Amino acid sequence: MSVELLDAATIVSFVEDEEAFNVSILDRFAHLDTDHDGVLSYAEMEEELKSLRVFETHFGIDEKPDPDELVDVYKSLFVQFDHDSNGSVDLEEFKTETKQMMLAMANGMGFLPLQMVLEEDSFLKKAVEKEATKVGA
Ligand SMILES: [Ca+2]
Ligand SMILES: [Ca+2]
Repeated sequence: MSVELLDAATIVSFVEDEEAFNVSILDRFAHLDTDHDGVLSYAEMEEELKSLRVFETHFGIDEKPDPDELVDVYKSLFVQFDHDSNGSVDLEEFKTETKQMMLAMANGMGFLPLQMVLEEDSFLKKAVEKEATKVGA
């Protein structure tokens, strides 16, 4: 994990670069699909849901969320991913929903960069890394 400065433009440019975004999605999907059946179960998605960090806008920074409450949040997020409600998330659902969530997050951020603790391999971390290589080029 590392602390990074993240702004809305970084997220949007990451999501809108279709080719790079697809590669990241495929990578992440394969990593999460631990039983290799081509879909993600709730148990497999849990790691991803935790790294999405959408909760931090709902829970105050120094307020520790109740674990039971978090489970409810994860479950409702999973349902949001599972568009056809068949109990698992396929690659297309994963991609569509990840994109929407990242864009929604970018919308909610406004113009001020936020400092966030990002997990290695999370999409947000990849977005930051991509932005960094662009600045360096
Ligand atoms: Ca699976
Ligand atoms: Ca599904």
